[in-house]
Amino acid sequence: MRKEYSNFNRPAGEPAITRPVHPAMTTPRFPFLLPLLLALSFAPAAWAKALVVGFAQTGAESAWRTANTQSMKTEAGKRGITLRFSDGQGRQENQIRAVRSFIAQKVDAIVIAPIVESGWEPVLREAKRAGIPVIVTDRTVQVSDEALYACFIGSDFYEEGRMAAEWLAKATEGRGNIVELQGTPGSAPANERRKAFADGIAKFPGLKIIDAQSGDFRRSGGKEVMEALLKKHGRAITIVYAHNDDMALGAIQAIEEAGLKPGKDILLISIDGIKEAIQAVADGTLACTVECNPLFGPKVYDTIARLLAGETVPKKNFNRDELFDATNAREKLPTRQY
Ligand code: GYE
Repeated sequence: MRKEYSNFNRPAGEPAITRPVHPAMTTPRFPFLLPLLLALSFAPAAWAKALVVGFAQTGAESAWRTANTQSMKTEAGKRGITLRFSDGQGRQENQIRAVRSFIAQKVDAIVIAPIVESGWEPVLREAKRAGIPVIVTDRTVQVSDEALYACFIGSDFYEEGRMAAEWLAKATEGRGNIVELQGTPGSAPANERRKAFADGIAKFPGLKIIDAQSGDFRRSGGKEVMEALLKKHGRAITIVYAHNDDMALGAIQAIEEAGLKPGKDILLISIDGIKEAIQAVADGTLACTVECNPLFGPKVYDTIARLLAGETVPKKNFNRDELFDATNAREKLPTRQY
């Protein structure tokens, strides 16, 4: 039987009521409210503020770079990340300005593909002071304190140069006059690919670098430099080592225009592994290209997520790269994305 009093006005002698008196008190007024609140607390993506990442890219000097930019943009889109993209147009001061503006905008993380290795300390200190993690991608930086940035993600440029030298020594039996088309002066890939190649051919006295010039990682640069080198050295050149595919493709054009046959009169090797270069390997104009994978958008955003969750990540994270020559170029072509 229902009791008509509560514990506050219970007549003396009546036992305390342990259950609510009125049925209305046991029936939720808004039955949908609890599940809704629960659902909201487990639906982070829809309600949380979108992650904002600032990316200071070097520029658009090569096909490799275009693929790299595309990977960063597409992956940000897939993950609902707001990407503030800055094209440095080949100038470090533009990149530094972009990083400063990302700091002022209080972005959640900053990604830098540094054009050159030196000169980054002041702006990295500013980011650190603002508590914004910096991920260095693609090219390394030289700093006195490695704690100035969170981590590095990219390829091992020394290893690429070493692989190129090893392949060349084998293919030429250690003989030939080389001209080297170098990348942007002061950049990590130009520095490392030059050093590793020089170290790699040092034990082959028949392989000589007779000249070297920068083509700035550009196709037009490779073509112009090769034209000048052909004028200067003529048929003495038997090998071209280019720090990237775009310069090698430019050099191939210059060699053809000079009435020579790339792949026969002059052997060319380069680095990057873009689709066009693998096609040139299949066609026989380029002898070999060492891969440098530019598609690291997913790895970069995974790393940012881990950093922001307070996890520790490896300080240096290198991609694994392959080598393409006449033995495997053709089979690679149909699936090559860039
Ligand atoms: O090899 C070249 C690009 O930093 C690895 O930059 C990158 C290099 C790449 O312009 O094509």
